Amino acid sequence: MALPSQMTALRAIDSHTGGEPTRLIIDGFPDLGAGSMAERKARFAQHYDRWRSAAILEPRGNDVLVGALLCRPCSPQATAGVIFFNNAGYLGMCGHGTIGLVASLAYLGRIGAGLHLIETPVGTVSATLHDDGSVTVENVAAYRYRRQVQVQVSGYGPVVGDIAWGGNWFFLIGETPLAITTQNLDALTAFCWAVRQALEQAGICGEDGGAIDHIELFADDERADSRNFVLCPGKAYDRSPCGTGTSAKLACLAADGKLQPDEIWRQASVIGSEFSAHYRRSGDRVTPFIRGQAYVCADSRLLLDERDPFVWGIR
Ligand code: PYC
Repeated sequence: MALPSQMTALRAIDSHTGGEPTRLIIDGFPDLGAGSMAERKARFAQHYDRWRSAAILEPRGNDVLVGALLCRPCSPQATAGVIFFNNAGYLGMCGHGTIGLVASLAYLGRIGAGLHLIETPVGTVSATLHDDGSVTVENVAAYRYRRQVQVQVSGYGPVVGDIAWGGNWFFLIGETPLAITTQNLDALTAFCWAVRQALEQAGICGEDGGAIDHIELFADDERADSRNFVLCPGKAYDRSPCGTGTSAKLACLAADGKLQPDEIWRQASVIGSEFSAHYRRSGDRVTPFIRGQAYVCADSRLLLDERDPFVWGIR
C-alpha cells in the first residue's frame, strides 16, 4: 500500500529470545554511510538519535525492547552488520539480540543453517544457526577486569562484586540481599539501580573508562547452574539470561578456576528461560559461546507521521 506523503515507514521484525524482545529494523532508516559499525554507531548517535527513540520508545515501543539496526557489513565475508540500541542509548554487543537477528534473517529466508559472521561496534562475532533453529553466538573475548570490588550503596550498605567485560561492562554480584524471583522484580530493580548509581558516584568504571551500565545478580537455581537478574542501562530487566552478561560470568568462572574450557554452564534468567554456554581460552581472555533460541513474533511496518507530536517517541 502506498503511504500518504507525510508518512515514513520502518520495516521491523520483532522476535524474543528467552522472553527478551529484539526489534530488528531492516528497512526505512537513514543511511549511516560507510565505515566500521563503531563509526556508524557514532554517526547514528550524533545525527540520527531520534530514529532510535522513534523505533524503541513509546508509543511504538517500550523500555524492554532492544533495537537492532541491520547494516551492510564492511567485510564481504560477513553476513550482516548490526548496531544495537535501547531506551537509553546504544549497546556494544547484545547476545540475545544476535540470536534474535539470526532467527529473523532465517525467517526472512536470507540465511540458512551454518556459520555467519556478524559485525558489531565492539568487533565481529560469529553465529551458528543450527538445524533445530537454535543459535550459538561466539562472542567477542570476555575478561574479568577487577575482582571483589566493594562499593558503598546508599540504603543497602557495602556491596561486593566483580567487574567484567562480555561485550558490555557488568558488575557481577554473587551475594544478593534479595531472592531472585519474579515476586521481587521491583525490589531487585531498585537494588541494582542503587548499585549502578553508587558505582557512578564512586567513579568506578570499566577498564576503558566506559560506564558499568549492566548490574547482574546471581543465585542458585533448581535446574540450571545459576539463575541471574540483569538490570539493563535503561532500568529494564533482561527477561533472558543476557548473552553478554553470561559471557562476563564465564570470564569470572574461568578466572576463579570454577569452570573448565568446553564445560557447559546453564544460565537461567529470573523468568526461567535458559542459555547453554561454554568458553575456550583466548590468551588472557576467554571466548564465550552462548546458545539460545529466538522466536519471531511480528513482521510489521512502523509508521512515522510528521503531524504526530510524538512521532519521535515519548522522550
Ligand atoms: O543478551 O547481551 C544480551 C543483552 C544485553 C542487554 C540485553 N540483553
